[in-house]
Amino acid sequence: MKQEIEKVSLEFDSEIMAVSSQAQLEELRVKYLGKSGKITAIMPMMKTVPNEQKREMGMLINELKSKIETAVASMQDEFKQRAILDEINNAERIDITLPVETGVGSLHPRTIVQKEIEDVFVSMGFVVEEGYEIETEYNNFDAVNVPANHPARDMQDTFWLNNGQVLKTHTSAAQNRILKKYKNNMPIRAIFPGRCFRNEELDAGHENTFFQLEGIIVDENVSVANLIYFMKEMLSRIFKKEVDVRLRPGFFPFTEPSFEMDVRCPYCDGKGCNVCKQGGWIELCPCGMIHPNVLKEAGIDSDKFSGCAFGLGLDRMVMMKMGFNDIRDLNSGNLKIFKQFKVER
Ligand code: FA5
Repeated sequence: MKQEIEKVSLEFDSEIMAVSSQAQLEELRVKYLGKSGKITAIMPMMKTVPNEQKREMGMLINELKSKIETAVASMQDEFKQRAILDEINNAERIDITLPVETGVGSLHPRTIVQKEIEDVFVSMGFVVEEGYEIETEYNNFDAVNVPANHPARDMQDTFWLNNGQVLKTHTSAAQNRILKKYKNNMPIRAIFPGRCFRNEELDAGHENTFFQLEGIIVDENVSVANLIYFMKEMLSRIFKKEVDVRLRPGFFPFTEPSFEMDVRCPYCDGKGCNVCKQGGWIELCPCGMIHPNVLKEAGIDSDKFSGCAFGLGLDRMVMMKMGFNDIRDLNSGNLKIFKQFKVER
């Protein structure tokens, strides 16, 4: 009987190797474990086995049975997993011979204009710095001469975090850090573009998330003339023609005096058109002479050094240059909208 058990075991080993489908596996299972299968067929031989060997034979038969059950079950699992993978592969198959439907990508309009402006300023000796999006209350307000409880804090409706920090409301939040970084390396010429956040009523000209590009110049004898020169130069190079700017009085706690800089409409040369809303001038950039308190706060001698600063609304510049009418389109990520504008590759 022992020989018969070994024979059945070897037969099973070779037959299971040849199984290649779930149906064949089921056939094999029935052939060995079924009611009239090979295991059942061995059982009557027990009668012929001497009593002292019955126990050993019983164990051998049970071992064979469980070996067959385990092998069948594990192959069943394999077939199931293969079926799932086949299903996924079929569903996700990519036909690489199909024609490509998407076009070549391009940079975001804001990135294109930002890079152009950066290039102009870098060519004039400015460094490009980065600010943080999450800022301390100190950097966003106190360090730029906006103390707690001062009415000027109301100028910018702020998103406060639970830990007392803020989403920066303006790029000026980086001023103190940059002034400190370069104060022993005068003169300072730096620009710092960045994303800003304000709790604003949204409309075609206002977003809660928008971009500014700020610039500072600090040296001995810096004056408003420097500010006008650099802005005119930058704008003329961006619009590829000589542009005119004018200053109107403004108010910012971090500059004294403060101005609003307008640019003569580069599209109609001031005659009046849709871009300048027939006014001939476009309000573009708040600016001014850096307040002595801001210099002092960074440890700079405000009797010896003076500085000017500007905070360009980058999105507004992009809108003007590329012809967007609604700032919300810039944040929409809507390629159909972007394709309507003069977005260069
Ligand atoms: C400031 O943020 C000052 N920190 C700018 C500054 C820097 C002045 C250095 C002097 C010296 P203001 O809040 O005006 O200023 O914002 C500057 C520009 O950011 C605006 O002219 C506008 O173009 C843009 N801006 C402000 N709020 C929004 C908004 N909600 N959506 C889109 N653009 C905005």
